[in-house]
Amino acid sequence: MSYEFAWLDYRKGVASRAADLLKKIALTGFDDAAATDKDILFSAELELKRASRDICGQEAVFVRDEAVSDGINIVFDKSLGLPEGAYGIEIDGTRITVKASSACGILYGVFRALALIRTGRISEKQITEVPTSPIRMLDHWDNPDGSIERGYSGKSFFFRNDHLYVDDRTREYARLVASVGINAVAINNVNVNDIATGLVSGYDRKELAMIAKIFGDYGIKLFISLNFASPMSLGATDTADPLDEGVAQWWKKTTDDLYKDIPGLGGFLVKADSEGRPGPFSYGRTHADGANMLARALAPHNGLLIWRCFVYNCQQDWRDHTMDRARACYDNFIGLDGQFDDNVILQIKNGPMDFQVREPVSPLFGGLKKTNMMVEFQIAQEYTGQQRDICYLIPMFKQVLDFKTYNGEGEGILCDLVTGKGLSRACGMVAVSNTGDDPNWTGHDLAAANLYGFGRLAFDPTLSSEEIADEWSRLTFGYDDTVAEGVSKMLMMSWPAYEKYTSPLGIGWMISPGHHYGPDIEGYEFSPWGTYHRSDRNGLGVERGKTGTCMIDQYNEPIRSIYEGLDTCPDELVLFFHRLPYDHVLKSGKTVIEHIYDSHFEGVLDVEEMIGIWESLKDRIDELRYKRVADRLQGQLRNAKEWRDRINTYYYRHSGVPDKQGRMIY
Ligand code: GCW
Repeated sequence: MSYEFAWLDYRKGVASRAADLLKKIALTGFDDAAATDKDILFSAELELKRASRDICGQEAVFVRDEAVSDGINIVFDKSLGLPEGAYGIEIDGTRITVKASSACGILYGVFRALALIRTGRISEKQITEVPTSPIRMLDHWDNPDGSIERGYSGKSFFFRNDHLYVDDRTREYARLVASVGINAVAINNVNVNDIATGLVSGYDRKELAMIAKIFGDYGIKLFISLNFASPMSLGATDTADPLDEGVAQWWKKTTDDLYKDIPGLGGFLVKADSEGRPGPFSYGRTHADGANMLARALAPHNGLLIWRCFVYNCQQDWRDHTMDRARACYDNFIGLDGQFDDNVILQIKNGPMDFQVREPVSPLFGGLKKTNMMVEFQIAQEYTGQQRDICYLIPMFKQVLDFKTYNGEGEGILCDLVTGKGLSRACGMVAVSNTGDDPNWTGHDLAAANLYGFGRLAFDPTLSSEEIADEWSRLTFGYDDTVAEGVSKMLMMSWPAYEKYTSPLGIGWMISPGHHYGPDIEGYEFSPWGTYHRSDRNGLGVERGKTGTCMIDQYNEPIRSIYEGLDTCPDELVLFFHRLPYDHVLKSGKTVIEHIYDSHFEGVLDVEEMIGIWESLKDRIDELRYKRVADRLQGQLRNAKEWRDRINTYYYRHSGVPDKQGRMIY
């Protein structure tokens, strides 16, 4: 399938005054660089060629190892001592200088300088950027048959017909994500099927190595998701017990072989003992036993073992009110703190449940003191509109990163913990990817703002959501203040809007079972998945405080007391933590039932407002993309109305409380 260039289409978004800078470019220190650096530096050079051609209509004049006074100077100099991936940019009117001590720093600096030129932001004098997060990763849930689990942008561009597939789009993908600083990518689904199991033992090895090389040219480490039971599935052993010598030997040999062909491999990603996947529990072993066994196979190669903490009982009895899925992640891992090897990182979902539109932060971040942690976000909008509805998730991610966990002495800001400033060590941020082979990469054109924004945020979490939205819009739709203002406004409205017209006050889980789009209020109510709201004629919510499952006790003080107290618990999470009657008065002054009605009516009005903004931009946006987004907005409006009417009707029928404002409830 053909593809577009998303925010890297240099024919769009150029502030003309700045474009002149792209006529003369000096590259310093490139020719003497080591072989591995050279490949990345070459990608930076290619980028400058492409940009100058597309922006100025002709390729820049390149000079080597001499400075130019009018144009761009790129200086690769290890003696500058800038950290890995960091760069400095100096601008003085007729000249831009990009400096870095690492090849990746040069690549990121070049992408940044080009973005500044295109958005006309060349009045700033000096910028130094140091990536905050050591690992900035995307996890793809791509399957060998080309399908993508929770994929909403077409098929996989890594796999086709049970084989890995490499073409020019592979490079284009690497370029796209490297432009926002992504440096690690797992290409296959954490639910590893039989064919993908073979990825570690030889299947499509040539293609795997080709992908690793292309990624490497853009400073990206390739990761493979693996099946914990691989030695058994591949017939080499009759057990997958991590303490069995034969199993450990098999992994060691398999890993050594893999690194022979792919010396730059980043490591493995594992989902174990989760939703039916095999894991150490079957052998009476712990997650630390399982993770360390694999980590020891990787250690001689400096590989990392990323172990997911999404572990819970998915065979729950809905009648049992004592069991609480929200407790599971913490309960399963807190006792293992300090038992993991240095090259193991625990990958923890941002919330205790599963990527809902609103969840509290996972209490595990505040609990682990001696373990490497990485936060896992989902930019694939599984529960947040599936890239049919707009839902700009960056403001949510920022709230999570800013959260004070009170882990240790100080405030234990989550962002510090996962980026290594606080108590943990090697670490970072990861997002489940939202890409596929649709021409625009992300299905909904505006969903690309989440891909762009996640990378930018992982690099620099101090950026505001508004800044990221504005920058993305200008790079994507062109240098147009009106478009940037309109698009940014739509993006900034979208997460609150989605929250308003779906399930209220943090309770979540009223989506259609299986595919997870659209409302189905009791769809999961009597299922084994542990996701209940327990609505009845008196009220709704799950009591997780002292009189309930005590999940709140997993948080440190003062968070624990804040969530426990009805007068202190934030409204947006109150039904996550407490069971409340319909007439309970929220901090907002509204009762629960009034909040339900009002927010659902407001959510639909918000979508109508977004449509109005988009329509006002009609003449400023190319026809193809204008129409694609306009069509999806109509679908979003239908979806929002369906949610509004089903939820309001359901709660009207259950509570018997009429709407004070007499609005239409069925
Ligand atoms: O949210 C759930 C999804 C599953 C997914 C799982 C996970 C890859 O519905 O499709 O499986 O999370 O994160 O492992």
